[in-house]
Amino acid sequence: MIHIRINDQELKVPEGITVVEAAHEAGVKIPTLCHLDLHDIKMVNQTASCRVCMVELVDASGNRNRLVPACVTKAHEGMAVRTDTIRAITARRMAVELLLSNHPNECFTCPKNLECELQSLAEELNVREIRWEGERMDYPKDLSSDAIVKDSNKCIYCRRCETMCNEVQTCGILSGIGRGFEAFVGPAFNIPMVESSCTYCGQCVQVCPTAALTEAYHVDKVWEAINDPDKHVIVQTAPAIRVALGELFGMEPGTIVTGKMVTALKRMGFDAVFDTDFGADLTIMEEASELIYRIQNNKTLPILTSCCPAWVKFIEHQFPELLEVPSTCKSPHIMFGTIAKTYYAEKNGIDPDNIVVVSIMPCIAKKAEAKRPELTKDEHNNVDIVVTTRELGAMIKEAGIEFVNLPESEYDRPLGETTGASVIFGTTGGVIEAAVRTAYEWMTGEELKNVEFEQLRGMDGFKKATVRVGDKDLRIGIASGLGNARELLEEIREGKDKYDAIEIMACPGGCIAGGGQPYHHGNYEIVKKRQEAIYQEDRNKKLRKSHENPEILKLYKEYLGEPFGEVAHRLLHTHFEE
Ligand code: HC1
Ligand code: SF4
Repeated sequence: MIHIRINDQELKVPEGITVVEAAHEAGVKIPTLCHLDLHDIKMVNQTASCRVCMVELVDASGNRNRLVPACVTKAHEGMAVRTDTIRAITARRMAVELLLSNHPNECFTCPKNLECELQSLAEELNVREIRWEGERMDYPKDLSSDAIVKDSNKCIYCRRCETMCNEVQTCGILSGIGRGFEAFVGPAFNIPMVESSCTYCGQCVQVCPTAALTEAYHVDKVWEAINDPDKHVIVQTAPAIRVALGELFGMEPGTIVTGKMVTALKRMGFDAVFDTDFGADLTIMEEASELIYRIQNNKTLPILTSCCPAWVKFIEHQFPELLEVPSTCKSPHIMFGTIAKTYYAEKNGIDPDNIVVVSIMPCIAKKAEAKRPELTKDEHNNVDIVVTTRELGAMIKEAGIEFVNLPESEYDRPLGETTGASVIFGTTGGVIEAAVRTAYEWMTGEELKNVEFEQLRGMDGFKKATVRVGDKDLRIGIASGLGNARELLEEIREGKDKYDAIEIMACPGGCIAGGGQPYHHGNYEIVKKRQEAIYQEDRNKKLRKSHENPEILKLYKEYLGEPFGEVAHRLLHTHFEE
């Protein structure tokens, strides 16, 4: 431990700590912008490029002699720092003014309005005028992909996105381009995002402090469909939405708002409100069958879950030689879309061409997934429009619905019954736990008494576990975050470790931390609260195993036949390629 002084407080702090961290321990806030320390996922962006965290060092004679950026300055024995001098405050304000001097002046219409960290910093630092006029760029927006929008005019070169993409996700898409006022972050040679190997995981969007990177906005398409009298508009909500949507209305992170969300969707005018959890139960029926089939027939193992579209894109781009490993199951919301346009359409006498399926997802990659050629080549697209949790929040506000005071309602039936197994899809480890609950009973013929597999839970990015199933040990690998996925895939490729089943989710923590979720602004405690709520929602359910869902069983009996059978294969499975 070392002794330092911050303002008038004497402190004992660990060696190696930065001034920002030490000040935090002393309850002194030093504003930061480029700096981002997400220790839960081992991401530290320490570029010291914005200079917003300037503080003054005080020498042995008590003279304030030097301004330094607190985010990269290490504390040392006997150090004295002042964070509250006029010189430090003026330097911080000037740094923000300089950033604003060439920033587009369009806060009112910006997708990040009231969520922008630069905007809040200007307010916090009392910036009342911008004394300089910087050179303004006029880069065209990159609207090339279905998922992500890049507006380089709003890039403040903090490079958080670059650290996230390259160090956490190991995708290597983003890097600095240009110099001075012209500088921004983008794919090499500034090619359109759609031509890069971007997975659309959206983690760069989650950490971008401004609106340089945002999701493609599809709210207008949804309103258009709802207002078309010829269309029957079905909405489905992903597992992770219900534990995060409330945050957009000032509710505590981890508040479960399933019932209020269903009421809001009904009031907005959707013709039917369903749960992607139903698709997740269906996925388990298929995935557990596929796992057992592969084990019993000595086919390729491990099997990899294929629900996460960013992860699917990652394996296609980065490990094409392993493409026979992922399960061929479509993802839950795509399965639901297929069932809506076949079984549901037939049962209700609706022309599938007039059905519009809208998915509310915590994810921006789902937008691109819904447009994949192999998922749109059917007569009817599986899913027509995907909007994120944030876009749903915007729609509820637009519709003037007072979300917090809404009564609760139930999903529509049939296709609305779901189990606890499906809701845990929303967190890392959940898909595999749900699959094990079913595979256990199918493989042993015995009832599984304790459905909670603690060894498959938690926020660790890479977990290995063994689950005893009858006389077999199922070896399981779980990775969340694409850097961890890479490590796991390399182990498989090199034959270093043997697994039977593997779950990969592109976002650290799983869908609860997806790129389309309410911004957590670097606070992973929020993500942990969402995770606790997901497990609570599982405990709240009467049925906790997918194969016990009566509406799923009825669907197989009336329409699909056997799980993993011929009809199920045609409707619920796909292939991967690039
Ligand atoms: Fe997910 Fe999934 S869990 S991928 O994170 O398999 O997006 O929530 O909807 O489809 O069910 C996302 C979440 C989601 C699918 C399911
Ligand atoms: Fe990288 Fe993911 Fe952002 Fe694409 S979406 S640039 S892969 S962080």
